[in-house]
Amino acid sequence: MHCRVCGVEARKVNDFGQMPIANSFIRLIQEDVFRFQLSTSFCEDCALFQIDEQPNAELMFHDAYPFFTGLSMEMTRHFKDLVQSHAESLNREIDPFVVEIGSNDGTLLQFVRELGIRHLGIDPSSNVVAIANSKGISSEVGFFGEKTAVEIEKRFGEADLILAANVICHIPDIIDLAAGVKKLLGPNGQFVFEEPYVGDIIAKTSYDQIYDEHVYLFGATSVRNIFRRVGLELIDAIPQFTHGGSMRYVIMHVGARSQSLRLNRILRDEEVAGLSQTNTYLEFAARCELRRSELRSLLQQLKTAGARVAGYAATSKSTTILNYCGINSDLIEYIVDSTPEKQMRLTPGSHIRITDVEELRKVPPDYLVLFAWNHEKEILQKEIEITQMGVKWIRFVPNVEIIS
Ligand code: DWN
Ligand code: ZN
Repeated sequence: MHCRVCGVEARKVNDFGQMPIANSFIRLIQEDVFRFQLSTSFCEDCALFQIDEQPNAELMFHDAYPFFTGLSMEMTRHFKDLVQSHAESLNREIDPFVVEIGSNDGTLLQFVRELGIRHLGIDPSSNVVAIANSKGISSEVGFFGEKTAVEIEKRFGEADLILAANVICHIPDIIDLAAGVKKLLGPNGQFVFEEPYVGDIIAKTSYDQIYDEHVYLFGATSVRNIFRRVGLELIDAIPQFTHGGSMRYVIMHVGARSQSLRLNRILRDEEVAGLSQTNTYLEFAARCELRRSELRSLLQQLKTAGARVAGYAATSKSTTILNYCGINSDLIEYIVDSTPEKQMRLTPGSHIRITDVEELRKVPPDYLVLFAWNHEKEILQKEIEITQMGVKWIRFVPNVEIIS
């Protein structure tokens, strides 16, 4: 494939095979699911790791999008901190304006609203936008790009702060997005966004971060290279613990501020870790294959031994794990998830029943695969009773193992 940003031929890395849309949970086994070839490539010119083919946005983000940010207490706390760090210091005398791209159910913007700051959320899924509006958070349905940015600027004026969390990596036309940010951002404004970090994905072999929605797996080097193309500069990068390791990027107009020492260090670390070299990604692909056979053989051994295995959390990420590793209801009886919209449905492609967490207490399994490994601390704290009942947890990132 050709790199979406610089157009040069990128080197093929992973081939995960035919994959359904990660969040297309189905009602009946007979239901048809859309499939596409999930594979990745790496562009050495701009250091960008990306998926080759992405399904149409309307197939992924729609009025039944089943992910709600507010379901995680940890993430809610994290977004409160983000607003404290980046919005609280805005000068109230100038009546600042904050825009969030991909605002989901308003979990982040609610903290901006509590500060009494003018705000607007944009999200393509009307169901989550309705939830945000019902909480008094100004939100509109739409895809963010240059056209939308110009319209927002006409209606509300320039933005002093543009925020985005776990969404910029979902947008294939990243140059159009960057051009939109450039148009909407005031001269001293900041664009602050955070995403799963490619450095962690490579280091932990967390290949489940690769699925239809995540068209890019960013690092500081690639983000700097992308935004420079439109006259924006990466001035800081701040590591985060969320989603198994993320990076928060701070971007301003060129010349507005110089690069932080922390960013210089991160860029150097990325060079040392080989994040600009194709070989690093080819080695990652080999480790993905290894992890796949390790997980499959562990589940097969447990089945042979007569153990009952269930899963915890029907994440988007688990669609890659289940389909790539060929795991279905033969190996995992059911998956529990707190999202009502996912319960009574089947996982796409692998047809594992999703049910309420209560099922664990009624008929406890012997083992639980922790699909939301990124929320391990929150979930293990919450489910201490299950662990005390003797249920053993299995993690597959960074290694396939039974949690002791
Ligand atoms: O980037 C994205 C991230 C932010 O969220 C999106 N592309 C879609 C989604 O990805 P995900 O589904 O992999 O995210 P999570 O946060 O790992 O998924 C959590 C899932 O686990 C939800 O279905 C809710 C469930 N859950 C649960 O059942 N009990 C989560 C927690 C914390 C719990 O205690
Ligand atoms: Zn490129």
